[in-house]
Amino acid sequence: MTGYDDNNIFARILRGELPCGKVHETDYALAFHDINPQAPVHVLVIPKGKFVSMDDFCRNASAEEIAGLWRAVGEVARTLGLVEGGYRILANHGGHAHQEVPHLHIHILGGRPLGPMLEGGDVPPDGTFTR
Ligand code: DGP
Repeated sequence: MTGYDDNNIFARILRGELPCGKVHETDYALAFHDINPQAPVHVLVIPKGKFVSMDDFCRNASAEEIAGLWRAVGEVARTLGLVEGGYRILANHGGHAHQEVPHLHIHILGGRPLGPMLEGGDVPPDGTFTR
C-alpha cells in the first residue's frame, strides 16, 4: 500500500466533513456504525492518527496510540453489550482481504451467532491441513 490519502472517507469523517453514527470517541480513537452492517451490531473503530493499514499502524504508531485504539475496541464492545454473548473483531489489510478504505479500521461484529470465521474456508473436508 502507498502513502496516506488525506481524502479517504474515514479521514473526512475524522475532520467532521462527513457525518457518521458515532458510538464512542477518545483522544486516540473514533467508533461509528458501519454504513453496510453485516451483523446486528457492526461498528468500526479507527485510530485518529493517519495510518493506512494494520501493517502501517503496527510499524509506526506510538505505544499510546496502540493502547488507545485497543482500549477503545474493548470499551465499545462492552458498552454495546457484546461481552456476554460474544463478538468478533477483524481488520482487513490489503488486496487479499478486500480492504476498501485506506485508513486502518477495526470491525466489531456481534448481536447474533456469527458462524465460521471465513465463509467457505479452504480446509479440506477431512479437516486436515496440508501446509
Ligand atoms: P473494509 O473492507 O475492511 O475496508 O471495510 C470498509 C467498511 O467501511 C465497509 O464495511 C463499509 C464501511 N464504510 C465505507 N464507507 C463508509 C462511510 O462513509 N461511512 C460508514 N459509516 N462506513 C463506511
